[in-house]
Amino acid sequence: MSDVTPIRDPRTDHLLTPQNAVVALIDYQPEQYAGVASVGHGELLANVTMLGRITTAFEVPVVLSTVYVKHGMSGTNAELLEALRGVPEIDRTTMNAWEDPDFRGAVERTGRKKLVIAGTLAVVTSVSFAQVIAQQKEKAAEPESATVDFGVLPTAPIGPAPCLQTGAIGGPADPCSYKLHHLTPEEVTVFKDGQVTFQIHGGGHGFAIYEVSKDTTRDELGQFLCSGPDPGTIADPTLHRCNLDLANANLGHNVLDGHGDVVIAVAANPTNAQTHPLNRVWDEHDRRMSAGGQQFLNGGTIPAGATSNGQLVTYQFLKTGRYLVLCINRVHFLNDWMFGFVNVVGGN
Ligand SMILES: [Cu+2]
Repeated sequence: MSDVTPIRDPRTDHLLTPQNAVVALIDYQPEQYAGVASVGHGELLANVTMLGRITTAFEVPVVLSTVYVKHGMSGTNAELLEALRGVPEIDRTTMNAWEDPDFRGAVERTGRKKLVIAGTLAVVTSVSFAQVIAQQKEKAAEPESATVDFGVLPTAPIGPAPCLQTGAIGGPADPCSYKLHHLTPEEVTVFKDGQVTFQIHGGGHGFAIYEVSKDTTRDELGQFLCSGPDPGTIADPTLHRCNLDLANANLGHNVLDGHGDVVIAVAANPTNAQTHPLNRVWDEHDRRMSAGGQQFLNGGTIPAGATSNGQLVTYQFLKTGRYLVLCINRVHFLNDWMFGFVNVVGGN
């Protein structure tokens, strides 16, 4: 007795099958393959003719395309055309077949999700058709780059007393300073390879980026810093439980993402040391970058806006995912939740 392995559904299988794939053959015209030097023309034609015979034998739909036949170029190679047994040619005047509505429509009408492309530039590849469409839509919708204001430069009292009315407004003794410790916007989305520029505003900031799981939320992550409501939503400074709380800021904190993985392990600073790296949120493990460790970043003298002059920190995101961007000032991050997210979308 032997167990029989059940056959997977060939229409929905993740591998290529005759029931889920469509083959596109592009520009197998004598003038086109005359320019191919990476392989002998006899070999090239033998290979593609064999591919044509296989698609016919397995009844795989074929989309056959040519370019400029209507302007005098030769059609598809005769042996290949014979192997395909009557598949019509779709002639184009554009070099990019995918941009041709007839070609694209013919592929879409097959309803197949896996597209195998063979062309005379020796390109044989397979992509998920749905993925291509999704990525094109995403690329159209998401910008290549984004800008974020990192912190706020105070130019007046942050609010009525107990907010400081004179002196070091917004400084470490101002009970309303937590209202400056946020990113605007708090979350941005860019396409892969896009850059995000963070402009520093106000004093005492440092900077770091870590990757987190896609389901990581602000509210859940904040619980590992100062549990309770988001300080950004607290209007009355006396209700901010961790406000100016050095004990909380100097504690060790393990910051977990939505998967429960430790993203940042912040060492305790039991003596309130003012020396690097204990005086910062500092964990090199899996960190993408950091700035402002030894000396804080310079927030400039002009508030956010067109003429602002705060230091710029620009990072190019080469990989899709969700990224945590935080201020490494212990008070800002651990007491006041000074962090945001960058989402990076598109194919890797
Ligand atoms: Cu900060």
